[in-house]
Amino acid sequence: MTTDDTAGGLPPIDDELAGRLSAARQVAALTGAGVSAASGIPTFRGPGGHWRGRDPMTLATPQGFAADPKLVWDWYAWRRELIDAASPNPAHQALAALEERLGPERFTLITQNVDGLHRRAGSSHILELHGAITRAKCAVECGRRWDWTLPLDEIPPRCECGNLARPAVVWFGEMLDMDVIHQAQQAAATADLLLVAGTSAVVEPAASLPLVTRHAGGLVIEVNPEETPLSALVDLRVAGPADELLPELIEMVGTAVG
Ligand code: BV8
Ligand code: ZN
Repeated sequence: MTTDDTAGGLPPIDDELAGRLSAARQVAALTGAGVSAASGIPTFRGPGGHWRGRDPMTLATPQGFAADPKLVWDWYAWRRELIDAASPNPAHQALAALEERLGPERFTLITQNVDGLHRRAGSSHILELHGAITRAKCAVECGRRWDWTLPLDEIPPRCECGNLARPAVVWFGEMLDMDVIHQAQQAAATADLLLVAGTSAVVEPAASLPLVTRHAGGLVIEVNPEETPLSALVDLRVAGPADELLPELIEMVGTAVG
């Protein structure tokens, strides 16, 4: 594993890694809340992550919603306001450029984020593991799903069937869409290179995807200013903000994989 021993900028890439990079055909990326930090969206576990002293881990659960649907919708409306006012940052743009360069058959973007900023940056081949904040669905699963916008005319909003509506995102303790997680596991298993950016690598099943790549013999590169449980396992750790370092890394990767 090459360590990052340079301040700012990419760490040195040894010949073995450079050789494996240039042989890479299939590329994937896994992103978390950290790639949206530079767009002004608080992370979950960072300093600005908690909301009015409430822990997102209690709000983003079926129990939290059942206990207080208005509070949970207030939280999502607050996040939605930030997201609507936000713009994609260079990290989102670099990943969109990589898809443009390699094409969707060679590059898959897997995100834990529900903010939609990858799509707004131009990415299209995206696996949104945890859903999208812009979508709502019936809380009793009558089958209706729809896009919602601010301002909500009532909080909590209702489904046309009369029952409560809820954000169409995956909460803690809820299953992910089986098709989406299967595609993500496939992409991780067939990736010659997986870029992991902006995630604390603690939330499952997303956190296991880099291990799938490594187990299948692929390269894993992590971009994060902080160490994570993944840091000791990756082939290259790029210590710093994704909005600054991901464009440089993707430029190097794009050139190497051709
Ligand atoms: C499931 C959608 C299976 C909602 C989210 C005990 C009890 C209950 C459940 C569990 C349990 N133990 C384990 C579980 C499973 C649980 C889990 O993993 N819990 C963890 C916390 C231990 N997982 C689940 O429940 C999943 N479902 O397992 O179902 C099942 C089986 C049987 C029966 C039923 C179910 C569902 C998980 C999905 C939860 N939903 N979001 C919403 O967003 O509103 S997850 C939530 O966390 C967000 O999606 C977020 O993206 C995600 C992960 O966090 P990160 O993205 O990594 O963000 P974080 O703030 O943590 O870290 C930011 C990182 O960025 C940091 O490392 C920081 O250093 C870095 N950073 C900061 N600035 C920058 C930067 N990096 C780069 N550049 C910068 N500028
Ligand atoms: Zn309904």
